[in-house]
Amino acid sequence: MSLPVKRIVTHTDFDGICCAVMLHAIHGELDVEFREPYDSKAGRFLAEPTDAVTDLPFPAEGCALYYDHHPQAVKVPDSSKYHLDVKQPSCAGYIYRLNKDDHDLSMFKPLIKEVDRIDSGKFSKDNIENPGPVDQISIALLRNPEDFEFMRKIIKMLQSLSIEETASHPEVQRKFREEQNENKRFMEHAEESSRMEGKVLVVDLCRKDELPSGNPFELYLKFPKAEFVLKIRDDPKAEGMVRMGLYKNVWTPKNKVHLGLLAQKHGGGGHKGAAGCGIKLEEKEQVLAEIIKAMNDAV
Ligand SMILES: [Mn+2]
Repeated sequence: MSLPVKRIVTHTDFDGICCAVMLHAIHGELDVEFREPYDSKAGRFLAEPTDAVTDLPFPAEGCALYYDHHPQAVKVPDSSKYHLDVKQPSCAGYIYRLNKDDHDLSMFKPLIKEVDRIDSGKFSKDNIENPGPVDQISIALLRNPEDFEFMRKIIKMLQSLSIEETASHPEVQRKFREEQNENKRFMEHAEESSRMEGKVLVVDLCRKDELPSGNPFELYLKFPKAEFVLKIRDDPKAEGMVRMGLYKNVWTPKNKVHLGLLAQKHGGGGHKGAAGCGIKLEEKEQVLAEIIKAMNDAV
């Protein structure tokens, strides 16, 4: 039985890209469109009945096929076409595990191992200081979240080339180096733009558009006492809105707070260790205080 899937709608991050690689291997060549989870709340998320939607909130209109692993505010309807498992380390890994007995996906085993690690935030200090091939691809994808042509190129390459061959492509290497340089520039400004509030490192980049947003893992290295990082910046897509990024330091002792659920209280969502929400500028201080308190109360 072939499902009437005509298009893939996926997340712009590395997991979303790998979801598209999996769906191509299962359903053949398809068009790919990209969205951010945030688009759902801002009403910029629309799906066709023939879309396969992956690693994103469930579209209000429904879709042909759905896979996700985020804790959801919206309940996903009961259907054999809709798959949600919040215990999965990555959405691409989830698609792989559900389909590997019916399709030959064996060549993707090394890729899936890496996307499971990256999407569940399992980074060693060495992964950050000396990024390997998959980390390089994942960092290159952060360079420009609107460069959909580059994302489609990566999806194509990962279907037939090895991880190493894909990572060594000149465009991947250029974007990787540029992003690393921007991270370095961000880190040079991290101290003046940030403050510690208890266990939380608050990095406020509002009205500092010229600064890159930076990698939270580099912040954990530089501020080892910070159990959480809270990054705030203006929403480049919506006037009068700010975006908050909530992160848990993976190298400090574990606590039970679920950042995805904490962000959900403020209209956002995400994973246990990394999440985000978009809020109105006039609500910024109040939401900030609530999130910082929840983080400092965490045990
Ligand atoms: Mn994911």
